[in-house]
Amino acid sequence: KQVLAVSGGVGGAKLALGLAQVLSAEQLTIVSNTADDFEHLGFSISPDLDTVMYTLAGLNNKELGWGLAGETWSCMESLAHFSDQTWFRLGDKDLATHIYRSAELQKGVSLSRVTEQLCQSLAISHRLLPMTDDRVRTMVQTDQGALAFQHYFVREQCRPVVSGFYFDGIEQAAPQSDVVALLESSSLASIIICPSNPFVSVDPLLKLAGVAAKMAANKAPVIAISPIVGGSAIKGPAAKMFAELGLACTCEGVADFYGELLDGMVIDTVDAAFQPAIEAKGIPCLVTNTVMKSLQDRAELAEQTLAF
Ligand code: FO1
Ligand code: CA
Repeated sequence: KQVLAVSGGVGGAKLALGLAQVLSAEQLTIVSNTADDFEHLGFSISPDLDTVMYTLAGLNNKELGWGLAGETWSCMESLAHFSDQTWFRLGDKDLATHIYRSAELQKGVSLSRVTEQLCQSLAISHRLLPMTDDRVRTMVQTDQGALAFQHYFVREQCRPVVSGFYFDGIEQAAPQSDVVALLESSSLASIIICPSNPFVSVDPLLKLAGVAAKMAANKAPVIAISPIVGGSAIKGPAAKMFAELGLACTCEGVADFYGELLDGMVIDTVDAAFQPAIEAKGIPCLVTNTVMKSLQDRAELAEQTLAF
């Protein structure tokens, strides 16, 4: 039996690491959002894939929440002398990943294959897949017009007021073939939606042709861990997005967003009061500590979610 974990960046990667601690390489596949990907300084950048990859390898930068630990910034410092494009910072070590990925993609190698090669070189045994090998780009609709996700998130520091999202290229994109095979397989034990941003980290995968329908059709339960704890997001702009979209910024709001897709939800003990309301929607709830501080927290949440 196999588990499919759906992950965005930091929050998702923490649980993905927990799952990787308790499940073997044969038992776990992680599928990562690629709709925050973009092209910048001539490089093909895949922030969520890299965050999961560096986290699984134990090389992630814990202070920044992205990139590599022990990073240096010589290249960006030199580049800043003649470019105004250094608002998105690629560290010296991280640049190596980007030089390699961009060159391989340029040769026609798929993002799946490049990711596999990078994971192999970092001694990651679990399978990490991009949600698609095709180009999908999250566009954030704001009071300042439609912005590419990284322009909204990094350059504008999430300041513009959000009114919606669209995923450029989503209709033409095919979900990654191994992900499709798993979703169609009878050996799937569960689908775990990691505590990532529902709007921009999970929804792109769900909106790829056939994915939501295949998740619903598979007998494996779909379980989401709420990224909203006590009315705020552990990391990132999810809470601000919920508020600006006029949605309840609570774990119940997360349950409503995923709706019928869910067979179960994991919420934090501080949100225990929401359990009856979510269960009244037909979604059984596990109430536990979901805030992952230590490595042990990650493994414990993974184990409890699997048992649930
Ligand atoms: N986030 C920032 O806030 N500032 C950056 O300069 C930045 C650079 C960066 C480089 C590579 C990478 O993989 C991620 C990077 N991120 C940066 C993080 C990232 O873009 C976002 O956290 C995610 O897209 C949200 O999931
Ligand atoms: Ca199902």
